[in-house]
Amino acid sequence: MTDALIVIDVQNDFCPGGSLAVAGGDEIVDGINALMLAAGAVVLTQDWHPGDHSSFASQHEGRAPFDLTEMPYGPQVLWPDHCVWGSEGAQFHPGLHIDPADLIIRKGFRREIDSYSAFFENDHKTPTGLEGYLRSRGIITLTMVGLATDFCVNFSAVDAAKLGFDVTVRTDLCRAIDLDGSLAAAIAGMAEAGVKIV
Ligand code: VGL
Ligand code: ZN
Repeated sequence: MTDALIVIDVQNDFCPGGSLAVAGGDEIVDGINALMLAAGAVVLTQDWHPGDHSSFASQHEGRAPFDLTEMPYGPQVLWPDHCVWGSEGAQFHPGLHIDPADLIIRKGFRREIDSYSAFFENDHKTPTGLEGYLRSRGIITLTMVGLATDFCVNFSAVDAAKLGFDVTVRTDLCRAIDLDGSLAAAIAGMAEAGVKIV
């Protein structure tokens, strides 16, 4: 069993009705549950922010959600408050099967830095520990699904490919935010990094 299914951020705030809703975010839940049955390992990620997280526009005087800003680690989109740890919005979509998950990895829990990728925070160097977990289980092949295609799925897939994993993104089981062409840029960037897009 050298393959894993990586389910990115299928949480209430990224689904219709949530504070950072991704169109059709709930449509992928049944298909993801079905994929879990055949996976050698199942890992869920959970976006998990303190209420005063620096990626929230509400923490920046005079800034609005979806503005771009500069952080010490590089450019950062400012988001509506979302996935505040312990809140209903941070919980997984109620239809997602969480019992089959071997590991739930939380990310974005440090106030001063965002973490789109399941592998590294947005400085591209602070590890989440997921690489070590997968390697110590002998996992080499990853299938990625979830939300959002152009942010957390994209960053996770590109990092995984750079780390040497064999990565496939199932776009039918992902949905995008698509800010200013971010979806097209993400698809191009993933392909460039050697990610298989199906
Ligand atoms: C995400 C924006 C902010 C994602 C997380 O899961 O793609 N996007 N936090
Ligand atoms: Zn977030």
